[in-house]
Amino acid sequence: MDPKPHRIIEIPVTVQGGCSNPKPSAGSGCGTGQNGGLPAHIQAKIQDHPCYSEEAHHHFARMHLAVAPACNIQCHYCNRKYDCSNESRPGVVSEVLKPAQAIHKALTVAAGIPEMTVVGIAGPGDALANPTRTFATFRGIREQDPGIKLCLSTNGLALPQHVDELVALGVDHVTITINSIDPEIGARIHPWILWERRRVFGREGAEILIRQQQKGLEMLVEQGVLVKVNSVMIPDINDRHLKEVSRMVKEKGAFLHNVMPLISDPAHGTYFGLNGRRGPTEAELSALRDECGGNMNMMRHCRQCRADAVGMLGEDRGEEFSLERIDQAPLNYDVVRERRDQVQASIRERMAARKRQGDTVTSMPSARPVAHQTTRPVLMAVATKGGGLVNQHFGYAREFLIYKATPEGVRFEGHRRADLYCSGPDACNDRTQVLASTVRALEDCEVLLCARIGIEPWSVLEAAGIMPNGEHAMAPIEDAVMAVYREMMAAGRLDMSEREAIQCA
Ligand code: CLF
Ligand code: SF4
Repeated sequence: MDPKPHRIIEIPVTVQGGCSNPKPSAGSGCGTGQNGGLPAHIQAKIQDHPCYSEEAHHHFARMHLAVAPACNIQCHYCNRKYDCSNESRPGVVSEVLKPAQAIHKALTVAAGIPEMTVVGIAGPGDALANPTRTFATFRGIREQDPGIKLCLSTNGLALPQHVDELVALGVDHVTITINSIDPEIGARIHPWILWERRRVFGREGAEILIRQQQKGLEMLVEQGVLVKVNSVMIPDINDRHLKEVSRMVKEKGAFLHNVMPLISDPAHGTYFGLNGRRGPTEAELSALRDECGGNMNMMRHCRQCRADAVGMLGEDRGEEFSLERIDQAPLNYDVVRERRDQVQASIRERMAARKRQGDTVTSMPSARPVAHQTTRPVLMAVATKGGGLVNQHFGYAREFLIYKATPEGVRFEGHRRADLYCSGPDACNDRTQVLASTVRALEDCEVLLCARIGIEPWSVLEAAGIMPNGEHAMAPIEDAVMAVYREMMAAGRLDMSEREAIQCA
């Protein structure tokens, strides 16, 4: 970190609107997991948004429309050949769509994926550096289907002048990427901005960016829009500072904070990547999220999706819906809407039924104490293809969800990407290598829950201290994690010495 004393820009808080109120039952975890104590109007806004509610991400899908190619700032973690890394992970360049193409694509995806509740614009540049394209797209979708939620992600520079239009269009969810509230730190991340038709460099540019972000945040909160703040965690630049960012954005009424790891593969050609700036480790990221989580609702299920992502978080069905592949003929949208409404109503009913049973999937500590305080926590990896169930074969998992079981209950911790073990009988990956990389990704987990698993991976995982378990196939994830935790406890495998208990606390 730069040793100079820095000035933190903090515009005095002028509004404390609806969702700025401290979240309910929370305590320390992610307020998006257990939505129980939220005011009804907030709950209604998040209950089927896969990013704003951890529970919803097991059931509902989102799509992004890549209509915004230009950007008005430079981030050192971005290479313009790739998608905007404020909301996306680097990948191949998205197919940039015209508004009419984007509207047709959204309706086509709604027909093909009735679980899709949200359409977002998140790049590949900045949504509000391309306001004509962005608003034409939103307007077209809104006219065709008021039942689809509209969501926008921006770096915030041009946000204040567009708040009224966003509100008028019924955009209820806006993400602002705020990496710092200190211009000295900001200038190390954003070397320049485009402001009033000129480039403004360094500290001066960062100062303008920070002011615009905070002003936009306040204006949105005042109008009742739910604001999520994304921050890219960059070791030795803003990592320690992000706790301060979290505190400030909470004070100003942001609903949720999403701390994402810097992705800095040199192959992506970014300034940070080429200059050897590393991303944080899983442990560093998790520790920072916990520290920020003392004040703020933290998102832990972000997948850093592409600007043209389609499907459930964690899956990408974008290719199925490329311009080349989608049928350009007009749709009978009444039929689409009817089917979509039926499918989504039945998902909501299933979720409500689970809640009534009192065993809803949650990222909050559950109210089911199971042991005394010297019982140690356990991390478990889960293979799932959605629905909140342990329902995926190990060989088909491209990622594992990570849950922490403690005497206080079960908490969602995040996800780990994995290479596909089974890519079909004719396309065998180097399975030894795949298993080695899965073992590395899950090295701190003691259990792996999946629907099925073959003998070979079973043996390798078990030898590495990660016990596979297929006995809870099709069970709700949290129940399965808790059941295994209880079994481990009954077998005396969780007792800690007094010293370990102190370290753990
Ligand atoms: Fe897209 Fe972002 Fe809306 Fe979600 S993504 S614009 S809020 S609909 Fe979600 Fe993807 Fe993470 Fe973004 S998982 S990168 S937080
Ligand atoms: Fe790249 Fe997004 Fe930053 Fe613009 S705001 S420079 S597109 S990461």
